[in-house]
Order: sequence, then C-alpha cells, then structure tokens
Amino acid sequence: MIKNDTFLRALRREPTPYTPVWLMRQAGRYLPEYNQTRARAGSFMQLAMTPELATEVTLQPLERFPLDAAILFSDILTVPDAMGLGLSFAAGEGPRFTHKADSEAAIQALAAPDMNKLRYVFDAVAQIKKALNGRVPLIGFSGSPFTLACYMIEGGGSDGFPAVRRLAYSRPDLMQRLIDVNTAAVTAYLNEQIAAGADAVMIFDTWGGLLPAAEYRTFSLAAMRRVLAGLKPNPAKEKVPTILFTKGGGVWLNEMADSGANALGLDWTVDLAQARQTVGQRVALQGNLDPLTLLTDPATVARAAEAVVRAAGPAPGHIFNLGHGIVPQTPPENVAVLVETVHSVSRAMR
Ligand code: 1CP
Repeated sequence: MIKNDTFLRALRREPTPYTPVWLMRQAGRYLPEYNQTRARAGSFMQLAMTPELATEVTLQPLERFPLDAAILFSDILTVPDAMGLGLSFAAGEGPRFTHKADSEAAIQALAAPDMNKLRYVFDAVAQIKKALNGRVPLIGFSGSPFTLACYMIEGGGSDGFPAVRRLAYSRPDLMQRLIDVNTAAVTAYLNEQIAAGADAVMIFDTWGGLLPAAEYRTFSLAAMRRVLAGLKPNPAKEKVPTILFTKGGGVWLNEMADSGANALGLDWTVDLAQARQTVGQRVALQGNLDPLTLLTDPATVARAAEAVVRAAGPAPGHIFNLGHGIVPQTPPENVAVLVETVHSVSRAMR
C-alpha cells in the first residue's frame, strides 16, 4: 500500500488534493550528503552498483523535502555497460566508454545483455521499495533506445552528437540494427525493474530532439512505442504507468501522445497550456520549470513555480517537475521553496 499516491493518481489523470512534485536528478551533487556518500563509495559506478548506497542516496532528497515520488538512483548508461562497452565516470567529467559502437563490425557484434549483469539495479529497486515502506511511489527508468545509441556511438557525451547523425543519414540500416538491440535491452531492463517493484517507469530520451522529424519518428519514437508495448504488468497484475520524455520534443507532442505512454515529460521551452490543448485528455503532463530558475532567489523561484502550476490549470493530470535535471550549483533552500510553493498554490486552486 502506498500512503502518498498523488503522483500515481496524477499519472492516471485522477483528481488529487494538490499537484505532486518530484525533480529530475533530485538525488545528486547539489546535496552535500550525496557528495559525502559518493566519496565514501569511491566512484559513481561503485555508488550505483552497491544497493545499500544507492538506497541511501535515493532517500536523501526525501528526508529534506516533502517530494511526492522517489526515483531509483542509477544511470541510463548501465545498459550499454552491461553490453560490454566499459563505462567509467572520471571525477568532475561526464561518462566515457572504453569501447565505442561506431563501426559496422562493432554494431553487428552487439546483443541485448544478460539481465543478470544488471542484477545490482533490480536489487536496488527492491531494497529502495523496502526502505520507502509505502511512503511515496518509486520511479524506475531507462534511457531511450536512441539516447543510449548516442553515447554508444560517440563513446561519451558530446556537443550535438555529429557521428550519430552522420550514421543515421548514411547507414540507416546500421543505425536501425543498433536501435533494435537497444529496444530489446530497454524492454527487458524495464520489465525487470517492474518485477522488482517499480511503481512507474520513465523513458529518458534526452537527445531525440537533435533529430529531424522523419529520423525522430523512425529511430526514436517508433522504438519507444515498441518498448512501451512490451512492458508487462507488475507482480499485482496491474499496468504500471509510463512517462515519455523527449528533450526538445515539444514540436512532436501530438504524435508522442499516441505512443502508449500515460504521461509526457516537457522541457522548459514548451508552453504548458498550449501543450494541454495539443494533447487534450490523452495523457498526463509532467514539467516544466527551467532548472536554472533554481539558481536565483527564493522569491523568484516561488513566482516561477506558481506560473507553471497556473499554466497547467486546475484539470487533473499535471505532475510538477523541472524541464531537465537539477544543476549541481542549486542551493537546497531554493528547492525547499519550490516544493512548498507547488503544494500550497495548487491546493488553493482546487
Ligand atoms: O559525479 C556524479 O556524482 C555523477 C553525476 C550523475 C548523477 C547524479 C550522473 C552521471 N548520473 C547521475 C544519476 C542519474 N542519471 C539519475 C538518477 C536519478 C535522479 O534523477 O535523481 C538519472 C535518472 C540519470 C539519467 C541520465 N544519465 C540521463 C537522462 C536524463 C538527463 O539528465 O538527460 C543522461 C543523459 C545520463 C548520462 C549522464 N550520467 C551522468 C552524467 C553527467 C551524464 C550526462 C553526460 C553528458 O551527456 O554530458
């Protein structure tokens, strides 16, 4: 039994006494206690691969703020790591793969990983669920097949992922082969998280918005549809609600609303009221305050948060979030003001 289920109700577009809120990257470097646990773990991967420590950092933001959901502490790149690409995070830098999937031979050799290699993730889900003891729902997640392909081809983060776009245009057959492997992997990965107790799952398509519309449909949206269609019910035989987030996907909301997802995540460039008009009552919406708003002062944060709540309107089916991940320089005090404002303003609007 979940005590605070406002987040799950909002995903189902049922009325809630206030707008639920959680924040992308809510467990992370802006919290001193996170930095301490990470130092104790030795590296990001050690932290993610030790279920006790992953549980500890997942709960840290919930101890500080009355958030309405927890999100599994892990990373999207665990899946290509399990395919044998060799993931590491140098301190203060982004992710790196030892092996890239950037040639015909490398892509042909790839296969969806044995899910036992990712057992540490599913163990973390089970352990977090136990520690939450029904306080709030737990969100599981994966990268989208296309966003994972971006890091696999480029070997790490990149400004615009040029090698990825070149491959999509010159060798669509190879790109499709990589997407197909990732689609199978992501489907199995999310199903294992659901079996371990995840109450909702989110697909992060951080880089789908880099593509032209036709390539977005082929290489990103179609694959996410297949993942969503392949998800199994939870151990209680219920359908687990799903959230699809394509950063830069504001222009494709109409198509995304027919993907099979229960909710769409919106980045901060999207007009929330217009987005509601576009999707009608097909899906719930999640978002979309600019994360950099949190680098201002409490009064500005409160004003900006209220504007997002009002743009969403009084109809059910809004989950408050940022339009992308919280940045490491964020003062935790501003997060406290944000959560309080969302709850109080939305309660008064009901
Ligand atoms: O140094 C550190 O401690 C690592 C920083 C960090 C953290 C806290 C990374 C490295 N990953 C994470 C956790 C993480 N990553 C979560 C945890 C749950 C939460 O939200 O609290 C989630 C959901 C992710 C997902 C993720 N990882 C995405 C998709 C969402 C997004 O932000 O766009 C992406 C693109 C990644 C890759 C990644 N992992 C880490 C970094 C710095 C990056 C970005 C690399 C880049 O492209 O520059």
